[in-house]
Amino acid sequence: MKYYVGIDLGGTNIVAGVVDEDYNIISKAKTKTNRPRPEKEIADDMAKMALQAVEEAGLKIDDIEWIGVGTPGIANSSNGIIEYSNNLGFKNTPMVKYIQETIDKPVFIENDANAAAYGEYLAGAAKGAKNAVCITLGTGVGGGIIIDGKIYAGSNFAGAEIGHTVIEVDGVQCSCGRKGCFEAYSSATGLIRMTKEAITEHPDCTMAKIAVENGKVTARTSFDSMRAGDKYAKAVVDKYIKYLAAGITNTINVFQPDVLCIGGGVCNEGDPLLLPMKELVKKEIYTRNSEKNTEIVIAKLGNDAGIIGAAFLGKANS
Ligand code: BMX
Ligand code: ZN
Repeated sequence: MKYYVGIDLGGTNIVAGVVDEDYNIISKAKTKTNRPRPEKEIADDMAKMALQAVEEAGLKIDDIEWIGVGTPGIANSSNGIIEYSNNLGFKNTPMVKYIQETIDKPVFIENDANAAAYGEYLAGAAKGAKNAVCITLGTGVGGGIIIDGKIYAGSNFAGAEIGHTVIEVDGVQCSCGRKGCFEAYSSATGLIRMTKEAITEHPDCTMAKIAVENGKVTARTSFDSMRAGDKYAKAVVDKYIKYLAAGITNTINVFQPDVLCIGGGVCNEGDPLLLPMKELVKKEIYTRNSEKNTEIVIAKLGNDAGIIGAAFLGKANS
């Protein structure tokens, strides 16, 4: 049996996992990212988590083929440098070199959403697809494209920032500098913003009460309040779904993949999110009269997709 390490570097957590050749995660180690702090410290913690996961798996580092890392931002997989990651404060960070200062193994890097898409393609909801696109609804909206079984990252490793395509000209300010990005509306962060706006407008609504009970507004506040009969919450959810459907329709119209999978915490809402979204996509999609259309599915592997995909980056790069 062959073993690999996949590391998911996020804004909140660093998670390393040992993955076997059948795509099973056999051990995990996790620590806080604790940003902002010097990039070398973050890299050292990533190497530490990799070693800890290997130990927990009852293995030695020599039993590992390679290490793969998924990171938000632009990861240059050819020179091992994270060129840019605004939420981690990275600019031209030599991540592969840093990790190899602790661990003498091949190390590969890739954008987090690309790694997650690769994981879903290898072992999850997009398994068996020829072409697949995965969209993650998290802090941001991530995009990963698989064409003919390979990650498509463009000519400069910056693909595919599907989250930064505009769905509302002159819309809400996005962290990337543009206005009206898909990410500004369809991320969990975007949903929280819309929920807060509605609470300010209707301070007596159920959303306001639930937010007080929980001590904060979360991506679940509007959905929970809608289930409790709050019409203002239903309006927030409807608006969220409208934007999500627009972004997904755009993506399908460009790529026409076999499978489009959506992941991230918001997807836990299940049918109340999925069914009306699919209805809207079906009405608007360019190929609405075609026999074969993209299948929209929920990602299967959850947070593990990034770890599994990262663990197989050595294969993607071979
Ligand atoms: C942002 C962008 C993408 C990333 C996506 C999902 C940065 C730092 N991030 O659009 O590269 O894939 O967020 O990130 O530029 P997540 O934090 O929601 O997982
Ligand atoms: Zn943007």
